[in-house]
Amino acid sequence: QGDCGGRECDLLKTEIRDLQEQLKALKATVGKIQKAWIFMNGNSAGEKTFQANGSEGDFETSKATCSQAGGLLASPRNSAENTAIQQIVVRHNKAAYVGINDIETEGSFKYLSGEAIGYSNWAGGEPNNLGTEDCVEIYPDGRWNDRSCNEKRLIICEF
Ligand code: 293
Ligand code: CA
Repeated sequence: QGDCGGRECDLLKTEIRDLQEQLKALKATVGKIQKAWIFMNGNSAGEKTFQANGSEGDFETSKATCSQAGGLLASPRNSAENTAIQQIVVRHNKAAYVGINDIETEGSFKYLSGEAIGYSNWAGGEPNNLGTEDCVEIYPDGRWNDRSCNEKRLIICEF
């Protein structure tokens, strides 16, 4: 600071100040829209927002629907996120797939990224791999059950 002088420099300084003001206003606007959006039909935990539009699908459809929307199938990584997703399940009274599965290696549950899960909220006796259950659904009580990937479930995405 202070090394820059002359007319052009003054102009640049003015432009930077103007941009800083615009950025501040833009952030405030985005924040308001985000709040209104969450109030309408979503939920949030930390930096994540979770949304459902009422549509349903099997695991592959749910995954594809969320990525087409520019998001990810909701993947609870802690209890705050799990509770936020649970509340949407309750609102729609319909269980949902989460972005967790053991398709690759039986008993080794991973996020869609391939990373091993670092948080779980299994229901009592789960996962039991009854028949073959490689996907994970979240119940209205927030607990998880491993389940066939071919059921129809509420689609909840995270953004
Ligand atoms: C068995 C025992 C039930 C359990 C169910 C699910 C299926 O029927 O208590 O809810 O398996 O694990 O995914
Ligand atoms: Ca099960």
